[in-house]
Amino acid sequence: MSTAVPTTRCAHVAIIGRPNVGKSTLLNAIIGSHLSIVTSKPQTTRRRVLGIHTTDTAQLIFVDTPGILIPRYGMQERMMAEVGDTLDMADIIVVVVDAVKAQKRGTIEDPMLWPLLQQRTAPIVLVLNKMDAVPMKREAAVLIEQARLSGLFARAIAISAADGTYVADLVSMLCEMSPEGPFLYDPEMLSTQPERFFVGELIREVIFERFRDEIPYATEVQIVEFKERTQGKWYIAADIVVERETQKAILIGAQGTGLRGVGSQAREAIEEHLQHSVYLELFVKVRNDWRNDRTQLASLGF
Ligand SMILES: Nc1nc2c(ncn2[C@@H]2O[C@H](COP(=O)(O)OP(=O)(O)OP(=O)(O)O)[C@@H](O)[C@H]2O)c(=O)[nH]1
Ligand SMILES: [Mg+2]
Repeated sequence: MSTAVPTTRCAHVAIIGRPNVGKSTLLNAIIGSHLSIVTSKPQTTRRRVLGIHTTDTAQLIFVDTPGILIPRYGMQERMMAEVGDTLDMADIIVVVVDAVKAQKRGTIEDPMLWPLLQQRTAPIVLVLNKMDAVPMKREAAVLIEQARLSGLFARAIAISAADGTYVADLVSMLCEMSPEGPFLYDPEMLSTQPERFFVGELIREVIFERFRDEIPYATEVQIVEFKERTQGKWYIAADIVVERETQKAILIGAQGTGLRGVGSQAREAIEEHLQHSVYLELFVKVRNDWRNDRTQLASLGF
């Protein structure tokens, strides 16, 4: 007597799109965890963020990526290389488009994105996001029809990553599209990236929220110590790297109030993430023009 082995499916799913369209919000909605940082400012994500979604029969390995743009400095070139590498290993490509902006423009077509997609052999799914904010929802059907007529997309769906509408339908669609294959990761795993990475990102998220103009873009965070202790608080030390002395002064603020604000907000977010109390120490360091300096970029892991 033979017992039938159920077929499993497994796919690497690249999440790509222009900056600020809701790629990271979508990843978090699918995984059900704040894995990828989200802010109202464009260019929040700088590195790939991996999130694993496993059902009884399918494993989807999502990779959130930086928003696609024309690179103006070294760091942005590295960001676009991350997008390219992610596309190269994708079994399915999810292209996220801001429905509000597309409706204003009257088209989902994008002169920067489409040439990138035309070269690809992996099936592409168009995701029209932010539907909750679209004033004329019925007219968004025109955009979906455009996607169908373009011949570029295997499927198209309108969702809201922010409130979760049709996110489960998108996930089922992706499971169906996935090739047969064994799971690559333990079904319990949500990500493969180390805690240090998430901690650094949470600090960066706070800086993005609390500062304006070029400060968020001129800032990188490097975790220099991460000590898990058997007793008491864990110790985390991080360098906040900026490009100039003037930026350092702004970040620290009068009598250190700026940096203290970042520290206490980031500590709360980190404790929530690690489910452990931490002692967080932050140091602001100037590394001249690091965004454009190959050696500095390499030492920051770009
Ligand atoms: N109304 C609405 N806002 C959304 C939705 N999804 C994301 N947002 C908002 O859009 C902004 C950008 O979201 P992110 O998830 O950071 O976008 P992203 O595409 O990852 O951006 P980058 O990492 O900068 O490329 C945030 O303010 C989100 O709250 C949605 O479905 N509806
Ligand atoms: Mg993002």
